[in-house]
Amino acid sequence: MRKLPAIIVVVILSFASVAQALKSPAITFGNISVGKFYTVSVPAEASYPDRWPNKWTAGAKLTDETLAQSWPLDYWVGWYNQNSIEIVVDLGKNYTIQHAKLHCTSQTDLGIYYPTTVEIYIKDDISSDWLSYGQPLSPPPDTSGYSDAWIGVDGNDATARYVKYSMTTSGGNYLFIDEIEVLGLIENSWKNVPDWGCYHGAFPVEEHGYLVINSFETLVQKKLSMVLWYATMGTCGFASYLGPLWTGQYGLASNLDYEGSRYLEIGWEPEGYKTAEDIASGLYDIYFEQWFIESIDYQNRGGNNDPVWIRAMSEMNGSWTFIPNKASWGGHPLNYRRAWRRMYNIAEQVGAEKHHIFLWSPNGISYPDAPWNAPIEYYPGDGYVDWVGLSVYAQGDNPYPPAIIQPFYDIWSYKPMMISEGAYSTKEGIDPQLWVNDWFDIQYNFPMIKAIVWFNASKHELTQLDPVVLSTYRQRVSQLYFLRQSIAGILDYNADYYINFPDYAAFSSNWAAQGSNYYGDVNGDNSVDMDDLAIIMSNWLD
Ligand SMILES: [Ca+2]
Ligand SMILES: [Ca+2]
Ligand SMILES: [Ca+2]
Repeated sequence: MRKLPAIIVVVILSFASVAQALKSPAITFGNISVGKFYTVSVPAEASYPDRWPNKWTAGAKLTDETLAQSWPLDYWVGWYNQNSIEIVVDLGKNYTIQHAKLHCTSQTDLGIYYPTTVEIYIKDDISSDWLSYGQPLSPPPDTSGYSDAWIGVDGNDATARYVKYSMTTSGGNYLFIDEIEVLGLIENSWKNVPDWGCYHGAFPVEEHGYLVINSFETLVQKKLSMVLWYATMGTCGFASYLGPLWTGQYGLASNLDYEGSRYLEIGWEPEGYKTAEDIASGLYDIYFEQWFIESIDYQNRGGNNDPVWIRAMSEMNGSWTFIPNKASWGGHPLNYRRAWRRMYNIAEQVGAEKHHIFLWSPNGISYPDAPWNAPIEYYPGDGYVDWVGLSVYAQGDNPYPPAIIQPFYDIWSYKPMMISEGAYSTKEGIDPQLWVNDWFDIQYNFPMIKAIVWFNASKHELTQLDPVVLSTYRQRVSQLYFLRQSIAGILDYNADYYINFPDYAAFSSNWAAQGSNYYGDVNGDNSVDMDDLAIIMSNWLD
């Protein structure tokens, strides 16, 4: 190993006091318990049951973000003649909670009463003892006609994964509950976000529809650091269907034939005619459990343990994903949110959620373009999404990338973002040079977009575009900012959101290393050298 020139060390030392923070995870406030699984100490009365139970949850009604109206009674869960009832919601991981409440009803003409007392308890681990949260709550007076009320507590900030609602009733009567809520702080995740640069991705297929990574890399004269592939939700197993992407001839992982390292973005779309409500109600529960367990058994992929960008149920705001089209998971925002949470919560219960990147990804333009179908209507919540993506094609009134991206960026740039798929196509009658340059100008206009994925199929192939456009693509993608190694782009080795001396030490330990997959090779050009040091320095001074 060569030593760094002493002058560089001196220069860095002189900048030590101005180390800057990188963009770091945003803290947002919200309903943490929405969609979460829960258990009850006493089954509901058969006449007023919960719905959609599975091995982790007694049902779904109490966290489905839907309140009952007075009638019909379908949205309520009812208990009869119980002296005490406990509901325990599992938030899946620890959060800082600030409020907890439940919604119930009284109508003594029908024998329905508010609980006599409600107490709330919390714990941060299944084996811990319950701790009282806030003061015991006083329900409002009962009413002969219909009334409803939130009974809740504003507590001090507390760390909790489990929240228990412990109620007593007067006995001989009904207790009806339709929703529980735990509100608090959500630390938005920050998984595999390059500190510098943007992953260079593609859906690289050849004319017969097979995955051929190196033909695309040869075409554009640049390695990929991300590959988009598809799997059918409900039928494609992780081990059997996706495992070979790492172990076979396809070249996702490092190997002799296809030098480099590439992340997988999986378009995971439900099989035909399966709706969001089907998924929310548990159709895929067993499939999800198996799929996620296999996803973290790294033997299934030759030892590779990279996260997978799980782009499930995408383009849900595009009419081609609505009933009665063959794809049917879109078009119903409430059920879509429920379906996404069901999937995520199962991943969480089997310990797979933390290893993957949940990529929520609408179409860039909504069809129809109506308020009810706006992307945000389908958003499952900050606790359920790691990266926000979108599809960017030459669509809409202003069919160029900046106009399509901007509305998403205005809402979600506090999270890592990406173009999950996109491409120009020749049939649009617009300026292809401008379009492709806009695509690569995201590095200047939208710095929180950390991956761009060219959809090189279905008439969007670069080989079918004007040769001048291919030339432009090659020239622009050759910029080192578009990363050719999944492991590149790392400046903040110790993940403290500052570019500082521990990072420099990690970098210098690999100084002058040659070859792929070295930490310190920020720009991914297979050597750790002055170019990388320059990137570190420029960020140090930001
Ligand atoms: Ca409800
Ligand atoms: Ca650092
Ligand atoms: Ca380098």
